[in-house]
Formats: sequence, structure tokens, C-alpha cells
Amino acid sequence: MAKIETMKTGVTIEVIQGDITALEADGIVNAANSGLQGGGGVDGAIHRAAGPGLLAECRAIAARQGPCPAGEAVVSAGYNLRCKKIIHTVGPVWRGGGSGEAGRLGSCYRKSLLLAHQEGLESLAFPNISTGVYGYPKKPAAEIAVQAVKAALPEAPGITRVLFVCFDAENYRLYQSLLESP
Ligand code: AR6
Repeated sequence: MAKIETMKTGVTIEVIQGDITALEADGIVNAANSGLQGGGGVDGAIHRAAGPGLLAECRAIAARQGPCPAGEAVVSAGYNLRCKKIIHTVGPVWRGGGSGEAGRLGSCYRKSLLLAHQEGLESLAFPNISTGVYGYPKKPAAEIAVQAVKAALPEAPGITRVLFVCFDAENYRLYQSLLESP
């Protein structure tokens, strides 16, 4: 069952377990790589579900502005997904924690939220960035995600609904325990 926290500002933060490509939200965040070339994990699932137009647009973005550094975010259309826009953010690769990973991971959530707001989106769904192939330990990653989103929400007043979409049970439990009881 989804856990929902309603903040004083009226913004709801939800945690659900499932496949982010099946979700209906104005914006869906992709855990991309800096080349925006598609890949495995959630990136692969999003590209498969969105269709080939997405890769063409991502390649055009990368050709125009170069690689997307870790902690940054870019926006594309949603193609065959049930969203208006896809926000592609590049998480940090876990290197033991002493290489600025936490700051860059927080930046992924913050920049994605700000970009979604700039694009006029009202709801945004996040996967658990960096906790797959990039190896970020799940507990600190979840703490950073929730903290960074809550801190950035006042700067993104158009966003009224944030969803954390957890694929695995461990992340789902972690996010549930981080959100207060409704
Ligand atoms: N829906 C929601 N979450 C998912 C899905 C899905 N369909 N599939 C996987 N996850 P990862 P990263 C979860 O590896 O660690 C790619 O190759 C997964 O369980 O997708 O940021 C990119 O191209 C995990 O909790 O992303 C990059 O090269 C979370 O998504 C690299 O992987 C993130 O796992 C990025 O690595």
C-alpha cells in the first residue's frame, strides 16, 4: 500500500512500489548516464517503453550541450509514456562516499524538481537514483532523496505531488519508514 505524507504546504509525497514506466504523472525522472545513450535498469525500461523517439532526442541533447555531468538534469518529451516530460538526471557512481557522492545525489533530486517546475509540471515521479548499477548504498540514498526533495519544494511551488517509485522491497521499506504516518 502506498504511504502518503501531506506537507504543511499541501504538497503530497508518496512512496509506492512498482515499475515507473507504468505510472501516470506529469513528469517521470530517469536515472540516466552522462552520455544520455540509454542503458540498463530503469533507463533501459524507460527507453523501451517510450519508444525510439526518446533516444533520438537524448542524442540530440547530448550533441548540443555535451555530456550531462553527475548531479545535473535535462528534459525531453514523454513519447509513449503516460507523462508529459521525462527528466533525465545522472546520479553519482558510488566510490566509497568520499568523492562528493552525497552532494551530487542531492543535486539530482533538487535539479530535477526545479526543472519540472520550470516546465510547468505539477506531479513528478522519481526512481531510486544511483542505487542500482551505480552502487549507492540504499539507506543513505533514501535519506538524501527525501531530504533534498523537501528542501527544494519551496523553490518549486508548482509541484503539488511527488512520488518515490521503489522497484525493490528494501527501498520501499526504507522510504516508508522515512515518511511520517499520514
Ligand atoms: N521502475 C522503477 N525503478 C526501477 C526500474 C523500473 N522499471 N528498473 C530498475 N529500477 P539503475 P543507477 C530501480 O541501475 O544506479 C543505467 O544503465 C533499481 O532497482 O537503473 O542510477 C544507466 O544508463 C534501482 O533501485 O540506475 C546508467 O548507466 C534504481 O532503479 C546507470 O544504469 C536505479 O538503478 C545508472 O545507474
